[in-house]
Amino acid sequence: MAYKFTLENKLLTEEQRDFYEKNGFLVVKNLVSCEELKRYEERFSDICDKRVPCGEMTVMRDVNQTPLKNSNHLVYKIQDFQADSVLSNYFKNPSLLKYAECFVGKCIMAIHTMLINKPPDCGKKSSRHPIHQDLFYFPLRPADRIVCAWTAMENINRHNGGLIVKAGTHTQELLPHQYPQWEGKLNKGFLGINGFDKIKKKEFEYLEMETGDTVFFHPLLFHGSGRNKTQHFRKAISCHYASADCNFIDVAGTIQEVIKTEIDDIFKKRFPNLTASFEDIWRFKQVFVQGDEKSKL
Ligand SMILES: O=C(O)CCC(=O)C(=O)O
Repeated sequence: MAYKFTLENKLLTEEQRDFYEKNGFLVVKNLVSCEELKRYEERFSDICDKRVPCGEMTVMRDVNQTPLKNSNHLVYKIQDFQADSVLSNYFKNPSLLKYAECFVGKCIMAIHTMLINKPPDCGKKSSRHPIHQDLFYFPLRPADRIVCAWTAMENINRHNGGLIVKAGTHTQELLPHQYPQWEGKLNKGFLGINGFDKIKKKEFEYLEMETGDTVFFHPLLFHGSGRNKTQHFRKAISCHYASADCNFIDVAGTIQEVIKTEIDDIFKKRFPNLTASFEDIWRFKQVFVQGDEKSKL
């Protein structure tokens, strides 16, 4: 078999490598310990309850929940924790890096980090995340040298809004995205592939994962997550890794311009005294975790 989506390595079994090549994702059991995940959960609460300043991290609330004082339960996700002294240990975890190397190579950057706290759905279905391709958000190429690591911080399944994926779609091109035509308010930045507002469930599969299990997936893979039908918050932590050899592309005039405009606007509102290009914004998020700038070709 000619390999395209994985690199020569001594870690993946032939079966695992073939599985990723064919399906565009790979679940690795029990990769991050419960103790480590507990530290991230506590840090999340500390940030939400303002015991720790959020600094440059982005704290996002579910659009349909009414903010209450001192309630971390209303935070849907914390993004951009690359500089946080506790959460950054997630993407530096050697077990994750060993796997990331099989997809992106030896010189690795963390380019996008998130802790997602999916709330119980308040009846408006806004806890759903529409089907999308992560590459839509990234001005970096080549896509095959980018991978997402997404770790379950508790047991995750179809009831609490686990990840849904369409196997094999990582071989498709990047498709246009827009806000889904769903009723009610939609969470900011949650764009979906055009035409996938309603999905044929048979074509997708739920990833049933236990605490510490990690799925690695390709940035073109069609994926999203369902409604959280339980009364508990569903937590997962993730990092996108990219090869240090990835290059920035100009997304002006492409289907990614929509998201560039949205991200540029958010940046201007948050940092009115600063000017930054879309590329600067992404450069700011990236951290070398294995190798350094000098190892860039
Ligand atoms: O954790 C989730 O619910 C989905 C996360 C996801 O697909 C994303 O943020 O790109």
